[in-house]
Amino acid sequence: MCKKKAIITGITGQDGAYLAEYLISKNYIVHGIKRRSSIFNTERIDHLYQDPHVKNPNLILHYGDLTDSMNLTRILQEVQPDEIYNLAAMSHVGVSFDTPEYTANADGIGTLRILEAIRLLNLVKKTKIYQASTSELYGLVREIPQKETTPFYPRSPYAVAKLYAYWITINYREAYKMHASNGILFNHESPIRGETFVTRKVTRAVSRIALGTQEKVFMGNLSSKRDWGHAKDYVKGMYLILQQEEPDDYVLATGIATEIRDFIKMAFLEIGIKIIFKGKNIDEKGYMVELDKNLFEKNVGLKYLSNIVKRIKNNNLVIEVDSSYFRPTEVDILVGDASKAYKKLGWKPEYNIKSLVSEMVKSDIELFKNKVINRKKYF
Ligand code: NAP
Ligand code: G4F
Repeated sequence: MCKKKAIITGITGQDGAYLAEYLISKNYIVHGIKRRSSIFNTERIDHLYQDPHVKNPNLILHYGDLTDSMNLTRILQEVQPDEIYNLAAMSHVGVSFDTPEYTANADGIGTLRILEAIRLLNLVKKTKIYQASTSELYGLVREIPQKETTPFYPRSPYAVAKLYAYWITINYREAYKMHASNGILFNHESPIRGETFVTRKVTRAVSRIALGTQEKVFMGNLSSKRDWGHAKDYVKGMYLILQQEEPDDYVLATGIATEIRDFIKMAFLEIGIKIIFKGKNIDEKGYMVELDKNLFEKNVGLKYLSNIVKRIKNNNLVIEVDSSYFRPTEVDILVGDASKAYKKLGWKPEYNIKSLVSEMVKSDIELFKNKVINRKKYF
């Protein structure tokens, strides 16, 4: 039997990497679209990489960009995919306030370019498409928890661009009978989460503080709440959405909201350190107040224990607030109701927030123990 072919845009990102691995395990040939960059940017998929000279490879990479319709059309024509997962995006909400026009182009019109290429190439009957929609669409939330029928109220250039992508996907489904579906995914994280998203920023900082290579970390709004799951669970949901007879839109979420402050406390607790917060708004600060030496030794190592004991005694300040991380309009709470996905797809997350935090902290500790920081001078 012929293997199925899938195109993944954004294959070098967190979700692209997990999804590529998952689809290859399901015997797909995966075609990934990656941007040209001045330095290698395939670290997350290097374990899947195959030399282009290998016979019958199951991973093939193409240079491409969501802002270039001719390039996307050519790749679709060459590959003739059974499935497309459109994961590429300028995905940072904070950065979208600095680059609103680019974000609209890549995240909004980028989706239109792919849908239009499917139509122009007469692939409507053959190719199914998954659009990476987002819980950011709910923004200033109209109800708690949010589900497929909850009205949208986007609060950033990113969310507004994704709103266009959401509706153009539905429009192409209705107008041309395309198998086009939206996954409205709540936040999902992992050890390979981008370093500037809040969870990874925290787990990296916790690890480096534990190893004695960082003093403290500056954070933005500590009071917002997010529904955090593991990316591994969420890419399985993406796959299930495209295996349905009929296209449709689904929320994927855990149903549990956690405050940023509590995520920080949980990450430090993973290495036996209790954090308390004092002060308000911009003056709020986080301090290390207690240490479980056994847990620290188990999860970090005996070698680093005396240093952390000294730190807690002499200077226990580890969290400060920097208003430059505040967003002009914030999304205060996101928490999803994924009952439709549970009923129709049989999708249920395996990870919870505790196992997610634990895996991320442990992975960053290993990463920084082994990392040789190579900051050489050029002049
Ligand atoms: P990510 O780690 O930031 O990855 C984004 C990917 O898109 C990267 O491969 C990036 O390439 C690529 N990309 C960016 N701009 C591009 C362009 N103009 N042309 C081609 N590729 C481009 O994001 P993620 O967390 O994996 O998320 C995947 C998708 O799901 C995104 O669309 C995101 O908006 C959406 N989403 C994510 C979450 C979440 O919590 N993770 C929740 C809901 C929705 P480089 O590697 O070259 O930068
Ligand atoms: O980790 P974040 O940057 O994720 P955000 O804004 O929720 O967006 C992520 O999830 C969306 C799904 O809901 C995706 F569509 C999107 O692509 C992305 O993956 O910020 C989470 C919260 C925000 O309220 C932010 O203000 O954490 C707050 N925060 C506090 N201090 C911070 C920081 N966020 C970042 N990035 N950095 C901080 O220092």
